[in-house]
Amino acid sequence: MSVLETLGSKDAIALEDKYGAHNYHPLPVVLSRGEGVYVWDAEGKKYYDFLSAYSAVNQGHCHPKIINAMIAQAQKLTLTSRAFYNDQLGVYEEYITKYFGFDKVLPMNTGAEAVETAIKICRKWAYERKGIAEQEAKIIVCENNFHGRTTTIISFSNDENARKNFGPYTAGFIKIAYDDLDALENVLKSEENIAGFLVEPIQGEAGVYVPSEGYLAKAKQLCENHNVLFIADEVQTGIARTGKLLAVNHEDVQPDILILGKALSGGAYPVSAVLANDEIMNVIKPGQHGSTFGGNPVAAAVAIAALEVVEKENLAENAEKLGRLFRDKLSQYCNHSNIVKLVRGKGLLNAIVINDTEDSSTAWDICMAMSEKGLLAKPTHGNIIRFAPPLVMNEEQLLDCVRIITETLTEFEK
Ligand code: IF1
Repeated sequence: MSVLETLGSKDAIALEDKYGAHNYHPLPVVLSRGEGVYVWDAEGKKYYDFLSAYSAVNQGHCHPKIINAMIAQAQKLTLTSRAFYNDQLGVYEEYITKYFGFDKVLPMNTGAEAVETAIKICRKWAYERKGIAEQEAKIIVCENNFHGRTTTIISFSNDENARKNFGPYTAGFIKIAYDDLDALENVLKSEENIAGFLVEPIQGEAGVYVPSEGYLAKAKQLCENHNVLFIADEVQTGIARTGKLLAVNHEDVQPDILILGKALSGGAYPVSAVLANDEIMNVIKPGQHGSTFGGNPVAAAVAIAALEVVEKENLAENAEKLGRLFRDKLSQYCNHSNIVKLVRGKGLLNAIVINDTEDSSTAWDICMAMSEKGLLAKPTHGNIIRFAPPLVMNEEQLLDCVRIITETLTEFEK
């Protein structure tokens, strides 16, 4: 059998179990094809994808414009390293900086790499522009954050599962409660050497926590008042997911440093980016940061296509419209349910809270039952199920998904 031959689900799971690290506990579904809002498993069963690879496939699976851009570039030139220029990167850099309104971009590959890059830029700016004593810079982060899985990033996580036994941890981070302006102001007033505030505009992994109206704008103002950089991690909330191009756009906030990833490539290729204006980005000089694949020509071509799709197909407006419809329908269900406590979210980043203990298997069991009915979703923490379909979904498909979700929930009503 050729190594690339497709396997049946059972064999595929067995191989992963035997030869792959056990760093995930996936639903027992083996996917082999994706198109738009649909995925098919190895036996040809069709599903609605209601996770979108954690908001990386906002443009829908295998979007032809993105795939064709990837194929065309991959047949010409895939990687040069940054030891030389390539004819795609500058075009992409101009396109993405104008698209989001910043002077410059530092191209990376994964979200965590982009978060690490933002931390390094913030620290360097603190020492070389703000005048903080070297090694003393501190960055404020929020409780229940998720910014990736590198050693520095999990150093400021409070998720024991993500950080236990990965020490010693990186110093220089102060944790405050999310959506708490007093906590932010108190630290800004009382602590020395604050360089930045790193925040998710909506806390995704924590369970789709949407902060109070005005939180982001007031937090940005507090940072400005204290000459502290406001760093928005839009890896999951960005690229039209929450009904605006960026989640910070709901409050007209322009971050000092913007972090993008996931759907920046439409899920076709690892592409991430850090954007900032010259007075911040120019602290980085040749040889001070980079990566082998960062800014490669395939990533550049794919990201341009992925961003063009977002604009041309009005994905933010669609996410806003369908997100409201989704929450209306699920809120109606909550009114007479004893298994669903509430639905929350913005655009097409939503979640329901299951009325059971955190350690119960109910949320998992509901996801298993929905997969039987042809809809894929997965719990985040314990009793919260995140719902994040591709933003290309239409109203008929969304209502069909609402039917599947509510029919399944009904089976679990006590
Ligand atoms: C996993 C969820 C987790 C992110 C934000 C940076 C990154 C992520 C706001 C890092 C990545 C992914 C990672 C993946 C599951 C998923 C995730 F929130 F999206 F569901 F874990 F919290 N900032 N989120 O959400 O980007 O390095 O992964 O490209 O690690 O299990 P990455």
